[in-house]
Amino acid sequence: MKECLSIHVGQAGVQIGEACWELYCLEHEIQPDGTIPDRKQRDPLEDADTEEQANASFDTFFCETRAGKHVPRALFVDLEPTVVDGIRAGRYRTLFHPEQLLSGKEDAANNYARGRYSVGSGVIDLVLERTRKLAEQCSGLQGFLIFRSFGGGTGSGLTSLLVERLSVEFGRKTKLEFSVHPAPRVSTAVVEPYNAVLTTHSTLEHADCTFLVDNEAVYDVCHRKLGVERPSYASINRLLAQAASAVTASLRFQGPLNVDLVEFQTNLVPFPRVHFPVTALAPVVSADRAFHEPLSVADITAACFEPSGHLVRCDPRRGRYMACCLLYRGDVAPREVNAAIAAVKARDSVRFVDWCPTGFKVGINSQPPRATPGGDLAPVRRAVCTLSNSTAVVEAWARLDHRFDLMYAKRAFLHWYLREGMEEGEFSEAREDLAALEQDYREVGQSLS
Ligand SMILES: Nc1nc2c(ncn2[C@@H]2O[C@H](COP(=O)(O)OP(=O)(O)OP(=O)(O)O)[C@@H](O)[C@H]2O)c(=O)[nH]1
Ligand SMILES: [Mg+2]
Repeated sequence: MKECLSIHVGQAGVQIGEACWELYCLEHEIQPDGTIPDRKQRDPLEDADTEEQANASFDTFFCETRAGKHVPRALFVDLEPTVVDGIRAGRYRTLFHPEQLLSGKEDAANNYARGRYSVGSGVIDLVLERTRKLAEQCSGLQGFLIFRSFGGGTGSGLTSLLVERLSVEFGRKTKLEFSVHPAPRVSTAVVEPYNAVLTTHSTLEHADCTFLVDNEAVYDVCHRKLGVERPSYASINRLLAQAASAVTASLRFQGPLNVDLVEFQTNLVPFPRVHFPVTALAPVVSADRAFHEPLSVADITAACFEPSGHLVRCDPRRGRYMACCLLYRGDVAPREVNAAIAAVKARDSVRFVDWCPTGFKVGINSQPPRATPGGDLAPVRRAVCTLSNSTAVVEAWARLDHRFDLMYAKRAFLHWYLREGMEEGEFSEAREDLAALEQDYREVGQSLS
């Protein structure tokens, strides 16, 4: 057994975390109070043996107490109280131990410097102490899953401090991130590009793989595919939870065609810095349309290679793939998958780098996905999530860097950071590192000849 600890930092991290744990509970039939109703009593006709077997590995994500309660292996941290208070007062309030819900008195005010230095440094020891406690409950800790925004002061600053300390304390245990990349139309602060560049620079060497999503792309998916008029964070987060669930399903369920996340990661990351796969999900359909949409394996696979399904705004048709992982769930036969991949490969728009020609890696999890009751998504029998390491993601970095440059050329808003003890040198160093990251992506895409 290899356990994973999830750490949810700042408003975005905590709220996305709430949606994720709600979904995980649903998938493993765990009630909001952490109990699991007796299966056999519930439905004597159900094939309890195989289902229980498949479900057995949810210990990686939940810790069972002597009283039979299942507690998420998760920590929620925010520098201010209101968002975490939402969980404390919410439907899942008894699922978590109070020590797993950490909040301070004042936030980082959208400022990386406050999240990392002035305010963050005051709470980091407590965060680590709670993390250690959770780690002690594991028999073989595999690693960490960190959820946060790049744009918030806490999400950017406190997280960068945290991952550094985790590297010191837990050595090379895997660190995976789900990060919300700032999107101009949905961002809440002008300085988000500063925070994002600073935090990317300081976490780059500590994170093994970062799943990027941007709210604008996810907003569009909710709006266009689910027909939600003005998607709220709740709608967006439910969709992101589906992505997180798909990525982590292989760690929580067992099965003959299951592929471990570590194996996916080995395929996805050819060079340590080039570790920002683009995620796509299919089908994304609302309940009222589900009956009219074709949802075969071929259809859902093809949908993931259309730019409109991606959770980061970039166009993989313009880039080259280094690797692509397809994580299927539900009623999916390997034969159908092979045919679907052959069809995708035949497209001109799916081009691989020439030093790594056919990097498709497939996992199949026989458990179908679940839809949150009251959510926008229809329940479906099968789904796929693709993780593509494509050079096209450089578009997202280039946009971010450009927005950084516009402000930095005028040294606009810089005093807020300098006042907290940062130096201009940290800004230029971070920006240079991002230029190097863009260059890394351009180089890996170049032909050998
Ligand atoms: N997807 C998603 N994005 C969010 C959510 N809440 C905030 N964001 C995005 O996150 C960025 C702002 O960061 P927050 O996470 O709110 O900030 P924080 O980490 O709490 O940091 P401070 O409040 O500055 O201390 C913006 O780009 C928001 O659009 C959420 O629930 N879901
Ligand atoms: Mg906040």
